[in-house]
Amino acid sequence: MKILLTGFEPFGENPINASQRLVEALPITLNENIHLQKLILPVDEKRAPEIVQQVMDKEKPDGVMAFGLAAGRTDISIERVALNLMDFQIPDNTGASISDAAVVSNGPAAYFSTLPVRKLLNKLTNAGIPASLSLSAGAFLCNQVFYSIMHQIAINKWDIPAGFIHLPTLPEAAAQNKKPIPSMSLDLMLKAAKIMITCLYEEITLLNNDPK
Ligand code: PCA
Repeated sequence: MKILLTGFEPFGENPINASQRLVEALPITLNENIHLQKLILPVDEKRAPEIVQQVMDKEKPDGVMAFGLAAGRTDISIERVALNLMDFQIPDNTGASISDAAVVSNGPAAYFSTLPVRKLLNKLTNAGIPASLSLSAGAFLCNQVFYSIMHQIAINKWDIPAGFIHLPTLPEAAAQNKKPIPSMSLDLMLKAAKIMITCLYEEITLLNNDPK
C-alpha cells in the first residue's frame, strides 16, 4: 500500500518547517505493507497544488496525509475541514498575496477530511501525545493544498482517504523565536506520524475488505 506524505519548505518568519523535517525523517517503508511516498512542497500558491496534483495523478496513492507547520499551535492538530478560500495574512515564498479568493472557482465551499480523524486523535492521546481536532487549517497554503487534494479526489471519484495535519514548531525554531511559543520535539512528531500512518493503513485495509 502506498501512502503519500507531503510537507512544506520554510516560509515567512519560520526558518525551519517542522513538516519538512518530519516527512524527511520518516522511513520509506513503515513495515512490509506500508510504502511511504514523500513530497516536499514549495510555499508557492501556483506550484504547490500543481505539484501535488501531478504526483497524485502519476502515483495513484492509496491514501494521502499532508502535513504543515502552524507555529503557535500547542499540539498535533488534525484538521477536519478544507475551505474553498484563500485569504493570506502573509505573502507566499514568491511574494504572492491573495485575498478573498476561491481555491477552485465554482468548487464546493468545503470538504471534510476523509482521514479517520477521531480514531487518529484517540490513538495519539492514548499514546500520551498531545493532539486535538481542529476546525480550520487557515486560509493560506496548507488549506489550499488540503482543499486541492480533496477536490482532485472528489472529481476523479477516487475512493481514497486524505487529510491534513498541522504541527507545532520544533524546539530549535521556538528557541530562536522572538516571542515564546509552544514546541514539540521531532522524536515525538515521528512517533505521532507513525501511529497515524499505521491507523490510516488499518482503516484502508478495513475499507478495502468491506464487501459494499
Ligand atoms: N504552513 C503554512 C503553509 C506552509 C506551512 O507549513 C500554513 O499553515 O498554511
